[in-house]
Amino acid sequence: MGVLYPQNNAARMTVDLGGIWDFRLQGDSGWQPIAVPASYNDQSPDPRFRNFAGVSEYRRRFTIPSAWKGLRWFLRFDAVAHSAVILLNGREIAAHRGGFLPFEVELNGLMEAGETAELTVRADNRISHDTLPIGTEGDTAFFGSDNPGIPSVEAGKKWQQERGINRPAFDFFNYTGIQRPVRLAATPKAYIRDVTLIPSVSGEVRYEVETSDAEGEVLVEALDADGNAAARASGRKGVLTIPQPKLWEPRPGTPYLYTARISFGEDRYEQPFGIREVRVEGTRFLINGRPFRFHGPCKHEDSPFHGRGMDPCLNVTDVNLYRWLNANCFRTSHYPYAEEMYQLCDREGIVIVDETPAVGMWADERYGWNLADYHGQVLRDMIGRDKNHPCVVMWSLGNEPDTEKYPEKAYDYWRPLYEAAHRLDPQNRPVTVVGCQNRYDVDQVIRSMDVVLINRYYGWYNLSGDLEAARYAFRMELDWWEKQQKPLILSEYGADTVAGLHGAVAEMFTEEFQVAYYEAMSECLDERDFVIGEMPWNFADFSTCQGPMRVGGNRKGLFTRDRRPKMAAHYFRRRWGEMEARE
Ligand code: BDP
Repeated sequence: MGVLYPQNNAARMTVDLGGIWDFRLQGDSGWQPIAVPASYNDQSPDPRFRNFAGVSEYRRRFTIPSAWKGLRWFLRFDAVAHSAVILLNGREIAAHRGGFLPFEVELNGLMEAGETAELTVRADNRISHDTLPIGTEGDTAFFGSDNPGIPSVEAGKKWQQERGINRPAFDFFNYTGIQRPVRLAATPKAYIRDVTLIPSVSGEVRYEVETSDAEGEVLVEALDADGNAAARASGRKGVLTIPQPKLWEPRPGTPYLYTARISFGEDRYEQPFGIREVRVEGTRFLINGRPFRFHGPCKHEDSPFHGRGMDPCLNVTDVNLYRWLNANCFRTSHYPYAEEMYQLCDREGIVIVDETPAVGMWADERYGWNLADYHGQVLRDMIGRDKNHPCVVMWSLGNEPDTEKYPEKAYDYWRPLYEAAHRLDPQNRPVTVVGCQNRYDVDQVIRSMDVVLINRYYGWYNLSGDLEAARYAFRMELDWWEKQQKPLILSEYGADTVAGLHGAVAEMFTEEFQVAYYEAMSECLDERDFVIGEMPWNFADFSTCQGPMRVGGNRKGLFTRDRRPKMAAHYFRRRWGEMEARE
């Protein structure tokens, strides 16, 4: 079941609760102002805002409008990282686990129309072997500088553990708090709970509408982009037949969107959708029957001040920069993004590989075995939320798990998730999990996916700086993959680059090296027909936890963190422009 995106229409209303809330870290007595939605971490020079591990409290008052009498009211949290407890006038009314997906809290029965109440949100940012993403509970740093066996270092690590520091098993800053919108919303008492649309290029759109009540008629109307009715149907389940359908194509100017307008009693809901089909055939990835080649950098939700906070201006800027790059896709590395970004990509024709927050599962042999149920639940919620977006063309179960140490055990962990994704997705999109640079000959998981996605750092973390050797080694691996007869995407590859650092000799960290590195990798990719995509790491520089390998964060961006292009951005703009001209 999905949690429908809140809407304002003739039947539904929302009140945005964004703005300045009261905030405190647990243990503090005084309250201070904090902006919502945004990560709290960069909103104060107090070092605890960056380093704090535990519960933080957000507080504000809100009023149910008197005019909402007789309606159903609820709070809708788009995401609170990494788990939340919700209190109304000091009394706990709900709890939610996981920091990247929405949840709702019903208010009827707890408040009257016209009443004002105090809302408290307790957000917990602790990460561990029981959360997604994973924290290592102090035993390994992400880029380990802790030499095992040295007594004083071991003692230091123990000292840290006792103080419960938060150690991410992933390479992005552990931004947290109320990072996406919070809304007060109202619907009629009998309401539309969920909508599922399964389009086909013939123009037949199968649909299913879930309602709060079994009684009452459901009407569905498909509107074209001009708002004219293109098809009608009635009943909770049925087919809309759109004559001469216009297809949603992943190209600028052509991502045609229809809207399904659903009526049920007093309630209305308008669900945009695109008519497109996605299929893997041999080593090709077909969108509307035509081979699609993925080219676009992976992203993060990351920017100065906001951290991982939802920022519509940033989203529009980034999408326009994707256009400028002649890029046609990204992967939501390494967690589901804010829904507004998918809406934008539906509209702009940018393709998304949608990823769960299962990252850091390489930490040690304890990883994940106990997480399977929760991981399955997150996958279900992600698919429930994103199933109708035409821009989503593939599901990623996670990023870089260790699949080689215990290859059979890893297969037994990932196989049921793979099957669940196919079962849960009404559109049955292809499914993958992103592979780490590892013993590809030993791993059983990556090769069992519909599309092989591999992250490779030949010439950077491996064979550092030697691009001749990098090419040689990468070609050897590609020879191996060619025999697997699956489509393959290079889903991460990159080189840390300090913007403005130049060298007549292209050495690591210079802008010249970043370009030379990408040229070398492009050369290998261009030789292979089964390679159906390239996703450089990363679109922009981004914040990470501190470490000896990170100078003010990860510098592998094609753009700086404030979105200024490095030389490599110009390189890809040319390369992908030529590629698109050929298609
Ligand atoms: C990969 C991870 C990605 C990192 C990247 C890097 O998937 O999250 O940021 O390496 O080290 O292993 O730059």
